[in-house]
Amino acid sequence: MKILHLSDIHIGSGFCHGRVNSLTGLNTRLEDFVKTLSLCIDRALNDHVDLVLFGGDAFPNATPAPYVQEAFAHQFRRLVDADIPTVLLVGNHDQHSQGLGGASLNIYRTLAVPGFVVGDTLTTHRISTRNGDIQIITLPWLTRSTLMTRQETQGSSLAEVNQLLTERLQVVIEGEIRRLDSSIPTVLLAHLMADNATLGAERLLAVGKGFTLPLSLLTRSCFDYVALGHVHKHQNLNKSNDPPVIYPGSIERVDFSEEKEDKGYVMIELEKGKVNWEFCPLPVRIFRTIEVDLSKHDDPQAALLTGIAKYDIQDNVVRLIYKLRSDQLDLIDNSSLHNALKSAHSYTIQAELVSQLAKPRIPELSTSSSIDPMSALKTYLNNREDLKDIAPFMLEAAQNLLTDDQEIINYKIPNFVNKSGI
Ligand SMILES: [Mn+2]
Repeated sequence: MKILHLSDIHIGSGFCHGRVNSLTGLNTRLEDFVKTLSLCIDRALNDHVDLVLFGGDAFPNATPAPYVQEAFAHQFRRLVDADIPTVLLVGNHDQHSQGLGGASLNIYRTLAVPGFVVGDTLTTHRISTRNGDIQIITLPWLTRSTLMTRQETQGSSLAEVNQLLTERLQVVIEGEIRRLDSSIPTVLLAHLMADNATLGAERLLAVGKGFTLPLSLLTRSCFDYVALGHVHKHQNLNKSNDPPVIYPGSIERVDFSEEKEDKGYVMIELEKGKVNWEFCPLPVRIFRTIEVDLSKHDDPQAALLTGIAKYDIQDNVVRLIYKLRSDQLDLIDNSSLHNALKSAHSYTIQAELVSQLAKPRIPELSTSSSIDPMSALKTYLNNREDLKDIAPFMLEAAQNLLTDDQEIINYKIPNFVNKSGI
């Protein structure tokens, strides 16, 4: 059985890195995403795969613009025409208001699109393919409210809630596993953050110790392959491959945090008890950060142009970041910078002043003294003349955060996750 596994399409994202195509009126990044998605579908058709698994996060949010939704549907329609069964798993970006308002992908079930299965609940689907039957356990993005009531989580810390959720989930998955037909292949298709997934440092900061699931929940011998979605960097979490636990990653670069990552999808050859998989890279647009420190150069303009000339930036999405001293500001000619960058697909220029006088740390806030959060904030605000007007509101908001219902704090976490682009 041949399977194509792709995930995190996020079509409609990153328009700020594109421009309007005057011929089509569309943002060029939408066109990039459509082209990349079409390459995945091409492969599915050319290789006559038996099944396509989508790991979730179709759009940037649950209410994409109609033309974005249509672009997505247009590509997946090609699988329907070719009679290829497809499972669309619901990711966190596909759920409306944290799971209460349905999911953008549910429309495919409502319209009874032939061969399409929407995975918006934890359940097992038996699917007939040209090369036999397969069972797919779908595990969509879980919110705390899926498995627990508000009363149960009240007053619990994030770690406690996470632990409780994992225990509940274990029981439900166990139930699904017991009902499996052991004579046919099994795939777990899940949208989640596994506890040893490698992220970029910036994401780790944003996500903190949020909602993660232990790898041991996934590495079960009854699964022939574990198809994941959510993390944008391709990786296999189980090097011994018994079973492979694979994030294919996103198919296109959503933002600069994915500058250095290969993008692609995974092709799988599967029979009961035996699996081969291969990551297939996609030719996606290059993102390029050019950083130049001019503060030690006598001719900053020349050094900047040399820094840019080091790279072939033709059709790249470029961000130029340069550092300089305040007395060098007049030595930079912006129009020649624009000229040097004009072969890029799009670019941003960010100048950063190197401060000659490092700002001293507020003594009361040094790491040696311990201080409660409210006093720390007050001390900080006392030292920030520019925040004087909003200081009372900030203090009030902070107080509310500290005393408020735990549930509200819990719900803030997924928002951070979304902002990090995962
Ligand atoms: Mn996700």
